[in-house]
Amino acid sequence: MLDRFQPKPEDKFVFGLWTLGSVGRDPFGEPVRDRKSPMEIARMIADIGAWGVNLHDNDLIPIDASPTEQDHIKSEFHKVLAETGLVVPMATTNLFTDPIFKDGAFTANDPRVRAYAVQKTLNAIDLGAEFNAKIYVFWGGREGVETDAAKNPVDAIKRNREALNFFCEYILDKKYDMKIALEPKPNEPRGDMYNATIGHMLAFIETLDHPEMVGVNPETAHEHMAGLNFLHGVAQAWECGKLFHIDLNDQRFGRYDQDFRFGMVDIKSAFFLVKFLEDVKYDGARHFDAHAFRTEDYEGVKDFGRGCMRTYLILKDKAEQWNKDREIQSLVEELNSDKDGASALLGTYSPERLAKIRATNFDRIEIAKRGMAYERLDQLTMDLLMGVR
Ligand code: GCO
Ligand code: MN
Ligand code: MN
Repeated sequence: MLDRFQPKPEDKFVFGLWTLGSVGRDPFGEPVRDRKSPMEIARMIADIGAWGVNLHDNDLIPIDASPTEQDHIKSEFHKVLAETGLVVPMATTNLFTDPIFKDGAFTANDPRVRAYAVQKTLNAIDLGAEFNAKIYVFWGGREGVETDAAKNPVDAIKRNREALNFFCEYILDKKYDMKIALEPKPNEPRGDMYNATIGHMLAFIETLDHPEMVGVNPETAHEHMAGLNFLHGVAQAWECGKLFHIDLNDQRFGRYDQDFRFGMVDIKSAFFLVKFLEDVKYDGARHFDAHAFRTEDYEGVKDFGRGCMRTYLILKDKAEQWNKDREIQSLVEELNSDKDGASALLGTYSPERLAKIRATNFDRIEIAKRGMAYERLDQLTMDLLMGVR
């Protein structure tokens, strides 16, 4: 069905090899789909109309591959990219699947594990650079604990910082055109993970040697798992120039890590997120880090992928409609109007402003009587989203 919600390259929609390629294993059950090769998964990603494909080192190259096998896979993958026109906007390291990472990677207590994690990541950065990835993601899947008896959290912060400083210097040394994006998550697979939210991560970044090279990769599900408003975290990252990448999916609050199709659970939050990204002209990749239901075959997996992009594009269209809607916009205008010219009282500190603000009489009771009309505004938004406006 050809319609105006078909994805285009300029939409910058991306799927990871691990998303459409997921075989549907969960903690209670075995795989439900056959494993596909990275080349087959990339073709499927191109087939549904996405622009790019992201990868972990081991999504492409098995951890024990010989140098000859590595070269063969890389050349096959280069061919598929050339054939399909797919780009690789982001690459990352798998620092969580292999048993060696059971106590973390950069924050593990055993220095051999930490050193191996650094070595593995250096190789994976080279791999990302070979495929021209401009963003390198660090998701600390195992960087956490089940018991705080295991580790001093301050040591964990210092170890993490040391590793990231090392990688920034390496990227500079190699003159790679690459920035780093840190992805927070509060828990799963560890009981508790360090740098649990966007806010933690933003504060941590400022303590690095090269904060200008490092931003965040926020994910809807991760902030929802922490019970937070995703848009607020994304907006904070954006406002300080740190929104380098984004992982879109959906998640019910208070549940296990669900990785649902984008917009599937909370369409209103998804709407305000898309509206924000489009309004501020975020020009990075829109990466769907989600999984098809375990009930699906590969046709269902494609339906899932198409659904993520379609929902994004429909919400983008709705955002344009919201921005043009006269009634909505007159309410927005009214609620931001400068009553009694009070905005002149606000701003940077100065003796004049101080004197003015001190000298003003505020009619507290009168001001508090004002109705804000947020109920009407929200219902108009609901009408619009539900398609009756
Ligand atoms: C998760 C994470 C991962 C990361 C990926 C890229 O919850 O498992 O979201 O999918 O995003 O490892 O770093
Ligand atoms: Mn996730
Ligand atoms: Mn993610």
